[in-house]
Amino acid sequence: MNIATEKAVHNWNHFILENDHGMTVGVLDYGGILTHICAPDVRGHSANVVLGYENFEDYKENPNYFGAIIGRVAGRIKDATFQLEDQTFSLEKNEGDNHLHGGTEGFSHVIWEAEPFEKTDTVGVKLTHTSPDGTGGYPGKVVTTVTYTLGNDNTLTVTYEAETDQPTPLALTNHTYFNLRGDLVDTIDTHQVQIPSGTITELDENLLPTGRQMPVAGTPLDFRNGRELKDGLGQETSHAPGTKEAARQLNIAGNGYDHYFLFNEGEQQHRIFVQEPVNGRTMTIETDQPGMVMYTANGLDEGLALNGGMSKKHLGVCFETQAHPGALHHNGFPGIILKPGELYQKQTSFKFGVAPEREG
Ligand code: FUC
Repeated sequence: MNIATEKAVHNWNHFILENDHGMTVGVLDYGGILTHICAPDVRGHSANVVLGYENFEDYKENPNYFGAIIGRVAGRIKDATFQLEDQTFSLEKNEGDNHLHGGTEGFSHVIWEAEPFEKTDTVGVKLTHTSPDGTGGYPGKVVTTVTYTLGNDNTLTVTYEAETDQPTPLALTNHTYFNLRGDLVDTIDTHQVQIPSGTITELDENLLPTGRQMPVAGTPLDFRNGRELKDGLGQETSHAPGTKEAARQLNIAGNGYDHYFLFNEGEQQHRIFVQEPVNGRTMTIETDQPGMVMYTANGLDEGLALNGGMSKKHLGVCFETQAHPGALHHNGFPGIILKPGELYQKQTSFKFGVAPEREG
């Protein structure tokens, strides 16, 4: 196990975690951003499987939230307002009339206090951030710790802990864009994904939840038995099997997925499986979060200078395991209010592996 620290622009610290098999993970103390993840394919060839900027300077604005920790609340809050215990709170409007991903002072755009650590079989960084009462319009002082741990089993574990001194909404996630093909050779169209979810949160044309949880059965949103992402991307959408309303959902999201998948109830741990068919790379995600936004970079800005090439639509896919801000305005969502005296505790791990090589 090894950990190296280098200074980046703005005096940020960049940590490079490395395990005994040569898998590496880059972490910035700014935004807790995962800058790269290099994992091996079936032939042992290592490549970067996430989207990141070529120039670290570009992380300052980072409008696509590459690799970042998202908080206080991941996702969109309609009209940037919510009610809690008979009080109305107004949040910063940073996307039209709505509030997105915690606003401009969100967890993705602050410098976290970083503590690197190294043990026999793991190496990591513990990040801590104190968000003062009133940040972005949210009540309460919230102290959050996010720990990235890389193990010798090629698993990157992300652990979230938080406490507050006033009741407040909190829904954390990480916004890494994955591309298991590696080094941006191709889009994510042929990635195969399996998600244990029978319902998605229906969206209106502003990507806000209508309040209806829509069954996925018989549509390109049904990933329970695994499917290729391209079933729901671009042109294929109009020919996709399934109901008209599913096609509309994919269309609203900008020809692709940008939906909250509610995991099947009754289980504590949920497993998402991703496989890239050409080189055999796999990623198994395990989480105790109640659901996940899968976002296929439908609105990714084109022509950004990334580490390995230029950005384009569908170049990455985010698996944002989280609770959903729809809980603030609708029934039927897992709650997101954290109260004083409670410990917010969540964990998501990403295990990188290889599938047996295909014949021919
Ligand atoms: C995801 C999406 C949003 C947005 C953002 C950059 O979380 O849900 O629609 O585009 O990323």
